[in-house]
Amino acid sequence: MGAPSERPERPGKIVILTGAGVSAESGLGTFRDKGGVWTKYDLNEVATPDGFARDPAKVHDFYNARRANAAGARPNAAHGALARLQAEYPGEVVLITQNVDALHEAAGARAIHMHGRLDEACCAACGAVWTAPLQMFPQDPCPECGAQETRPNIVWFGEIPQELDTIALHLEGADLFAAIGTSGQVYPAAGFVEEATRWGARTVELNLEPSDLARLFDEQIGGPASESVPAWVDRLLG
Ligand code: BJW
Repeated sequence: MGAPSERPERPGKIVILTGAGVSAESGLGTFRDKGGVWTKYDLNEVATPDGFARDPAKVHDFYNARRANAAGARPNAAHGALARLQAEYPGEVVLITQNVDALHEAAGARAIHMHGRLDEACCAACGAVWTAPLQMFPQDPCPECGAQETRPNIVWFGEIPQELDTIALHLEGADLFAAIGTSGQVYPAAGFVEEATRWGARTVELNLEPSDLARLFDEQIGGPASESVPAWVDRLLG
């Protein structure tokens, strides 16, 4: 289908995709930067369904440590600015995050967590979702059905991200699409810029440095998110 050709001067609907770079200055590590999570852990062991089936205790240990770290983290100026944009912008602002921390919510925003949430557990047998305890263990029973098949509510490689139908509708209606602090190396999120472009949205990337997908965006804004995002939000609200 062709994309609509006319879009308003001031974007009516803004769709924002965030990644680990937004939470970096809150002390939560990114994945692929120097010293990132995937330089210390084998993702096949800790972030795939096969890895969990082979050694659930190891995967729980990994997420228990990540959960403890996230519980002590505070939102930074980028989270705050995005929450302000969502509250004050006269149009619609949809926040989609790949992050499993709850820092957007801690700053007062609402976000779609397409890769799940660290502070939630789920049951592989019945699909129930509940607030995760700080420490999870392989023998934990599901509070709904009792099965000992509980896991973090995290989307691992090879699993289908959450709320993709809702996200597709938002991308279709976007006038402005922004990707903030994401390397653009993980699909389907990495494909959102092309999807939004196809539907006629203007696109902007805010990142420490241009990502591998930089050429797909209409505009580039560099620098740490705690500085670039508040300035960008001021521009949109101003
Ligand atoms: C700053 C900053 C600062 C730093 N300020 N910026 C080939 C083989 C096998 C699979 C595939 C394949 N090709 C494609 C796939 C699919 C696969 C995939 O993409 N793999 C690639 C690695 C190749 N994707 C999947 O499997 C997904 N599912 C799927 O495709 O299902 C099939 C399907 C889809 C749709 C319809 C029907 C079917 C699932 C992906 C799940 C990803 N899960 C993870 C881990 C779980 C969460 C967790 O444990 O925390 O999610 S992986 C990890 O990467 C995490 C993140 O959400 C995700 C994205 O990372 P992000 O956020 O971009 O972080 P970084 O570190 O990469 O980048 C940080 C950026 O910030 C950098 O650019 C820095 O410069 C910047 N930065 N400091 C501003 N201060």
